[in-house]
Amino acid sequence: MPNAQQQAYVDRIRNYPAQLDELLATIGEGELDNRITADEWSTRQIVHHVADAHTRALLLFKMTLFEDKPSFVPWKQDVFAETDDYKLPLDDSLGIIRGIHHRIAVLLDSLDEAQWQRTAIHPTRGEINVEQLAALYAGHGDSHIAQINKTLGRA
Ligand code: NI
Repeated sequence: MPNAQQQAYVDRIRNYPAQLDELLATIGEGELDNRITADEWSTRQIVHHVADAHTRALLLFKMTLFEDKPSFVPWKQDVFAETDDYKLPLDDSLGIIRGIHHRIAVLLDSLDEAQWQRTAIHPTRGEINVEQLAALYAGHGDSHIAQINKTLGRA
């Protein structure tokens, strides 16, 4: 049973797909590939990135819960963002994001306090527990919503 802070992270993760859908509904197809500069991601790339990152997150949560202080392997986000599957329609990733967020929320809802405190080694942050990982991914999703708004010149 999560405490109030933990529950807040779970709720943000649970509500994220609806929030993202709401934002994307305001964006025209013609705007999806706009970039502020050549080295920044388009909205399309950001959405596919969130699907990759949060699919990975589900596995990181499970490794942390069920392995003995695992070390997370870094991933090449910028290389991934240039692969052909990042040119697909958004729906190919929005379905993944919806499913993954539901699964992470159900998983986290089921944890006891000892499980929330289990730890792993993050490549840049060092030792990290499940609660900090939940905070990290709740914040990660939000930061990419802010990035989409910025990409569209809205913030
Ligand atoms: Ni990211």
